[in-house]
Amino acid sequence: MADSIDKVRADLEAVSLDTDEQIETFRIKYLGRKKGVITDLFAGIRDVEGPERGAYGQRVNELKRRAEERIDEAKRRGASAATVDRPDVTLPGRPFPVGSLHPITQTAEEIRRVFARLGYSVAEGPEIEDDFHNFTALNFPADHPARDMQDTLFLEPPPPQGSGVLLRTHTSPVQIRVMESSRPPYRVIVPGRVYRNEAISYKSYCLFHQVEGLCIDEGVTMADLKETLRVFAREMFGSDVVMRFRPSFFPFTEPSAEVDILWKDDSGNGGRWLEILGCGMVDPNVLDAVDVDPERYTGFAFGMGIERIAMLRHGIDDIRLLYENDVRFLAQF
Ligand code: 2U9
Repeated sequence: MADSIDKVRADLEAVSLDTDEQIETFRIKYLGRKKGVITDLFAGIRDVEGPERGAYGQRVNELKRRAEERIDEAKRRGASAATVDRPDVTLPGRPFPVGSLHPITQTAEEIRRVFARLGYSVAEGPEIEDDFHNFTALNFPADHPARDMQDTLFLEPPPPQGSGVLLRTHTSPVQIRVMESSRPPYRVIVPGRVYRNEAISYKSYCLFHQVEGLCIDEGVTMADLKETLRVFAREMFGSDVVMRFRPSFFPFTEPSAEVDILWKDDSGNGGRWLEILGCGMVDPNVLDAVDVDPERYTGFAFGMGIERIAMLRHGIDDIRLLYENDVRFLAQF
């Protein structure tokens, strides 16, 4: 008997208890209610005779305590290892940077939202254009300076030397394409990139973005133009905006105007007039070019540089910042 207790003791000390499974197997093997090794040793008490019985019982009890101790130890070890591995869900999360829309995109979106509420849909078109859609249909005379290599980026030399395929200088050719391919009335805005052969500086870049608009229907007047742009300026710059229409000239509109808003700064001098867009009543020659009857239909058009509006609103003093993609600049918007 004593021998078998020693043997069991040696065996149970040798078992490794590294996993939950090993611990459970160990428990069943030694302490299981049916056929547990130690349980059986307890059952054997009744076969031990006389004075040896007490000593036997004590030794089996000790064996049981040792088996239980090993289980407890192994469980504690497992629990502390698990604590090390398990993430501490009470720690604050690690922030990761979230991007934002480019200020040009944000401004274009806002302009688009204002005109969407006034019933305008959005049209888009090619950035590579031909002379007809970029110039001729828009009533540019043959000798207009914009048709010059100095001002326009040509992919093919201008006529008569070449076909005059060019990078569009404004988004107006898209309105020409809209009028060529559908019947009036039209109420569209056209956002997009445009290109100009300009010296790069703080105020001009070789490419920029415009939003242009076109509204053509029966009986559209200059009063509609003024009210539309008044609503636009109030939405963009606040309901207390002070604006003025100043006569101007464009080949494609007659009469034409530029819109300024009064920009108040902290200097207390009453503010400065800053130009935000150009506009006018669409020239009948333009309607003729796309077979829309100017006797029946009239309308207005307007155009604005998105960079200019974004720079005004955010106090950006150099257009090139909008094209350098410096995250320190962009993260501010
Ligand atoms: C069609 C007929 C007329 C679009 C117009 C302007 C006035 C204008 C400038 C603003 C600053 C260009 O980005 S800018 O340099 N644009 O002043 N644009 S009216 O007139 C059109 C367009 C299409 C068929």
